[in-house]
Amino acid sequence: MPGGPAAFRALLGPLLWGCALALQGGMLYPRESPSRERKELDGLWSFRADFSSGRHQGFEQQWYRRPLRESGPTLDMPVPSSFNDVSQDGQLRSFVGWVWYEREVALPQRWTQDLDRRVVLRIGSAHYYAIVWVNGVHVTEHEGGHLPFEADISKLVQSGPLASCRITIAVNNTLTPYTLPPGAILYKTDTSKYPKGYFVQDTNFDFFNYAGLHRSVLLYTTPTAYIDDITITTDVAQDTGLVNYRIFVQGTEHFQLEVSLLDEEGKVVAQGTGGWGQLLVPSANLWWPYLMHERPAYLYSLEVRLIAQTAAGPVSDFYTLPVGIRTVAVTESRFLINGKPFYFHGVNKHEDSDIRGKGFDWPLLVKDFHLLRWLGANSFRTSHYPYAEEVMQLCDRYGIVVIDECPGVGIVLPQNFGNVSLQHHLQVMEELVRRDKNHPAVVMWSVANEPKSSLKPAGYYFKTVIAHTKALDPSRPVTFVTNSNYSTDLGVPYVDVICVNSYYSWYHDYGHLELIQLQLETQFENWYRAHQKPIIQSEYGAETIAGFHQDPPLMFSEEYQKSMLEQYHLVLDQKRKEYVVGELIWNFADFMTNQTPQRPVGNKKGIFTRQRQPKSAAFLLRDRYWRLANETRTVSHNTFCNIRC
Ligand code: BDP
Repeated sequence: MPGGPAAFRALLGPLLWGCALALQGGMLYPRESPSRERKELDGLWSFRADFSSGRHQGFEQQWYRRPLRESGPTLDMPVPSSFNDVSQDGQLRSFVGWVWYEREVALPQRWTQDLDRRVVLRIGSAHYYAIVWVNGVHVTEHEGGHLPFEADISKLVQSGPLASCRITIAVNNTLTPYTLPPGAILYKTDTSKYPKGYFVQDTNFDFFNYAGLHRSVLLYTTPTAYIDDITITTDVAQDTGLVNYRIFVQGTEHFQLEVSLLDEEGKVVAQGTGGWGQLLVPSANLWWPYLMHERPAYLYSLEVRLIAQTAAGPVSDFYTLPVGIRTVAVTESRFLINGKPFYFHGVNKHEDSDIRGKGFDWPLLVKDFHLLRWLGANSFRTSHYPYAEEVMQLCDRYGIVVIDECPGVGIVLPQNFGNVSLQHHLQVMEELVRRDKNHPAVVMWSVANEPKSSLKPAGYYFKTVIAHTKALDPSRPVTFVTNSNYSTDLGVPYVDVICVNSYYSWYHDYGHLELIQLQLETQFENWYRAHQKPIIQSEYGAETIAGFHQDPPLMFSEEYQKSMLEQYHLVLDQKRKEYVVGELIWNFADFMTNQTPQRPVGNKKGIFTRQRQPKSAAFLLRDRYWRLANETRTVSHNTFCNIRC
């Protein structure tokens, strides 16, 4: 195919090689303050997929130079949303290549005329590779679909009598052996079966490769001298909370910093000055997980004030960060939060819903948190990529503990373990830690899901990624998720907690529920004997079509899903007395996958349907999780019963 996927590679290749480690600058969530404004660009954007055979017409004709409507027909495309499922066009659903988004924005005059102000364009998530222009001028590029990136566009919007700006974003969803997650373009060259130039995107993961602008695009302002990054770590000595802070400032070398920590009533409980220090909070209210304490998820506010001298005179910047005071530690057999054993009873999720695909959606998010609390879930894993920042913020506020996973899923081919992949993986971990380091809800990093780490380079690869992550954040344990079949997993020796997925009586010994106890017990004993580390059953589940009933249970029926769970729970109840520290069901809700004979319109292992209605197993799990909460909470109180009843 002339200039086809080869052209994507030509375009992606040099950029991938260009990745430099050690990120420049912070990635604080844009919040309004007396010195900062923000303007969301959610809504309808102009959109065109480049269906040209090489997918390169947009670059050849420089679609970014003029309004998109002038270079051809456009669609209205909602942002945030995946583009795949919003139209009636099957070809757009499965499109691979460049799509183009554009939006004209009217800017307040004070943004364009006040030269002491920075105007920043921030893209929450563009899957997978993005190139951004403002008024036809290239401003930034980013690789990776699940983490934010920014461009300072002050000079562009402050350079003339402009009242508006035109933002153009080209997004390419192609996955190669060097992207994260990896994939490959397969060329079908047998012309007796496929038309000339035919190719498909191949992936080794079990969810649909939704694409587009998945999270908000927004503009925000800061003064030209500004608070660029804040890093918080916390500790507890007796009942005193210790809040260590480090603040980075940009745009000036002459400044003072004042920090105040406020409690939930708005009372100042500690103050400090300077770029780093430690605040002492006597009788601190600790951040506890949901259901572990009568007053979970306590959040203080760290108010940071910068007073800077610039050429134009004194400037102030203000930023307020929520802070939870808590500790995390791992022993040979326990996971400790605030020094108490914590048992993960939770779920694995996906960012996935009807029509929106992976597009961020507030009603869906709030519904999911209601369901988590209804279920008595105290935790989830962001399988298999970082979720929206607003999700993490709600976890902080509700006390839902998070295992924060990077998009290292489907790393199964020898090419996926090369140096290009490794460098990119390190960069993604840097971007993830930079974004999520201050969330008390995040208690562990997960660097991958089920990599084929019996392959020879995997040992070095994962040793490097895990060591790098620990160096970035020594305050949290690091894991990756293995599979019960991977007994020679070369990465496991480097993790702090073993996370293991197993699908007994599902992917083998079909229908033989009576084997689960024996096989699960063997799994736990083998892993523990080999490594003496706490273990989380990080996935288990069964495909279940809502409304299918069979008794005695048969595969795909609601009864089978329930019976499988019951068999797992018998063993988990034994092993959690020893070294098993958690169980996360696969999956919270049904989700979309590629089309295969094994997937009846997606993966149906949810305990809720894709529309968030419960299957029978949801009730079974709810009984269990509330019982576990009552057994494992640290403070005896009847609040839990009251919440539940
Ligand atoms: C696990 C994978 C997960 C899949 C699940 C399944 O980690 O992504 O969706 O299998 O097959 O091994 O349902």
